Amino acid sequence: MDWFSHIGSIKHEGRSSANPLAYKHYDPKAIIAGQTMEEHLRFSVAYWHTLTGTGADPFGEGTAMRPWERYSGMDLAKARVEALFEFLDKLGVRYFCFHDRDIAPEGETLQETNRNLDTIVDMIKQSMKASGVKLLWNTANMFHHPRFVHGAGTACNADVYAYAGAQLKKSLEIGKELGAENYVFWGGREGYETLLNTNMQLEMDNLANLYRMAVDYAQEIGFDAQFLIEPKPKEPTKHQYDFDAATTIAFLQQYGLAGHFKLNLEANHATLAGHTFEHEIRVARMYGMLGSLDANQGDLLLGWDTDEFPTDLYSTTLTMVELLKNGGLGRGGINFDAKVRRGSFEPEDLFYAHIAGMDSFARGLKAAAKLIEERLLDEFIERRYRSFTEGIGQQIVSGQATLHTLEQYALENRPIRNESGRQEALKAAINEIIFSV
Ligand code: XUL
Ligand code: CO
Repeated sequence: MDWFSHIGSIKHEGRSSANPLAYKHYDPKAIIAGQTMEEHLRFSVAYWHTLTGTGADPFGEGTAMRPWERYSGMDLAKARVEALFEFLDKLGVRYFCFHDRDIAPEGETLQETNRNLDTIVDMIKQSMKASGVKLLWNTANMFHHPRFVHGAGTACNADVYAYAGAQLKKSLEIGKELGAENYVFWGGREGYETLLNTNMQLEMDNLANLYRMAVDYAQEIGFDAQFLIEPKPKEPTKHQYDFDAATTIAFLQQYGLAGHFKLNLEANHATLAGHTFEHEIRVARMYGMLGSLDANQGDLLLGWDTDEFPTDLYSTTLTMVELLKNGGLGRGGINFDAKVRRGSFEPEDLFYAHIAGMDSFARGLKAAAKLIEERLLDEFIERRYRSFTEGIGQQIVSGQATLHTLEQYALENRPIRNESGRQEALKAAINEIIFSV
């Protein structure tokens, strides 16, 4: 079956191309900073937005024209697998991600749900083998069904917690079966609406225990994926426990889990937390906790998660600076956790959207490599902190300074002179680089 018969393979045609169904910047085999673009940018398609999403919002039903939606039940699930692999092939993308409930419908019982999953996982496995496509990560959707109204790993009801454990166990088995490179935990309902009815300490202890059980079970079955936690500050709950990178790292350290997890950071989650994407990546990097990225962008005029495709070159450039400085993402990738707008309802919009995101990251990569090569920021930052390389500054850095020596120095050192931070000049220079690549 050909689900996108009117669209061919998307090729790199370069900056001068006027073809909207071609890459202007993403050239998989082009070498940037010693590696191919394909190696730097391990792009992934998100099953939930691209195959399962319908364009429904709280005010109206779905608008998306998706030819596979004429089926239902397991036939629909199978058609989506076919559509996914055709889509990946035409885009030239090598990875995808899914929640368990994206790929197969829930049955009347957990047993039936798991049988549905087995059928689709078999089909996905065959398609992965035939195409060479890999699973960047899978996850368990423990937030959609009404049983998770009060949470899953932080539920106030032990029966719900046990159900979540069973679902997680199956999900880890699926990850192992499909050779997932990572496994993601996003705590969709792991938070609270009000402290008035919440035992926060018990909920967080329970959540940590569930993570511990997952680590143990993965070891038991020989599933060696990198575990990732995806922070988000709010939505759907008013307060999500994995608020941002710093909060999540503190949680993992508090419960002795930091060695088993890294972070999957998402641009729109960063801005909801009042941070830039590059801030979140920097924090994770500082703690050796950067795992993978969910690429999208929010709308700063709106207070919720809009999951737009990333097109802001400033953000993709600064993101790629962080990635290059980190020496890449290892087994992580750049997953388009992004959806076409409700008004962009035609199947070809899925191609335009991914092309826009991939080209924005490819251009960001080129700009970032140039920025680093020209040492524009590095040189400025080195100069800015040069007082810490000698004298009293060096004593501070090496830990030799005491309040006595600082006082002695300050009493004799007058006047103090500061220098400009030159923010505007740096931004103008970055603009020039982005325009030039
Ligand atoms: C929700 C979100 C999720 C996770 C996976 O905001 O980002 O789709 O990426 O559960
Ligand atoms: Co996400």
